[in-house]
Amino acid sequence: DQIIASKKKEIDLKKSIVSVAQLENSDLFNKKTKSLSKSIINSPFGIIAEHKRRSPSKATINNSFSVEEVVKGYENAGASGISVLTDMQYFGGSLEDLLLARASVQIPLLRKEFIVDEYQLLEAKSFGADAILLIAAVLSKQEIKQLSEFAQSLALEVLLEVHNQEELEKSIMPSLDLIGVNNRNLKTFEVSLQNSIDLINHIPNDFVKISESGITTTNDIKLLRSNGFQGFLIGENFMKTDNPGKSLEQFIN
Ligand code: IGP
Repeated sequence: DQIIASKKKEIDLKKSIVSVAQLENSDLFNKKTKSLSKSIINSPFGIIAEHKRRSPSKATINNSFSVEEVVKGYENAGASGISVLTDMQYFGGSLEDLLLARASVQIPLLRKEFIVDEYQLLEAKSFGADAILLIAAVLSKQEIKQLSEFAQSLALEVLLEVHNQEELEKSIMPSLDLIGVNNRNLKTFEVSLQNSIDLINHIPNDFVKISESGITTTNDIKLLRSNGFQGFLIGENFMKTDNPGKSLEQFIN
């Protein structure tokens, strides 16, 4: 709740600096987006690699790279897409990171953010995102519907994140593209891949199924894939190394 309140304040300030019309007139806003779901389905690995400097659960992960070298490394290694954290307060990210990523790679980009307002979707598109994240834990069914339909109207794909069955059931609607199960409990930071496995049978086949967080070995991927997951969102495991791109490459091979 606190995150949401501070996001809303942040958005109000931003609206007074950059207008909706300015966002809509930007070059990237008027460019065609790419499909993250297709990229995942057409890849033998289905990995969404994340640019993540730090997190609430683990202070600093890595601060020593440029965005460009991380995302180029991921793309060259064969990532299906890249998740770019744009939240400053908890993750040390920014929209500039997204913009730099867009200037560096061709593969689909996901804006990883606490999204609570349509303005953030206009920003996402203007700064080069192809897909956006909605977190069921912090949004009502009505908000998920409104935000996902607006994203769809902008040709941004929607990854809806859930952590339990209740969140999943309130959220299933046709305006989503991908459904992600977060293995990390956002309150306790506890991680369990079993969370993904427990929920997969409740996710309809119309959505690309993603397992998020706490994935560290190729055996994790094998287990999740054999249970029906098609995509895997991985951050810390690569970012904590001295060469994120290379560690993804080794992970895949
Ligand atoms: C990546 P990990 O454990 O591989 O670094 O996790 C990603 O799933 C995680 O960063 C994440 C996240 C989020 C971050 C999942 N859902 C919501 C911010 C907000």
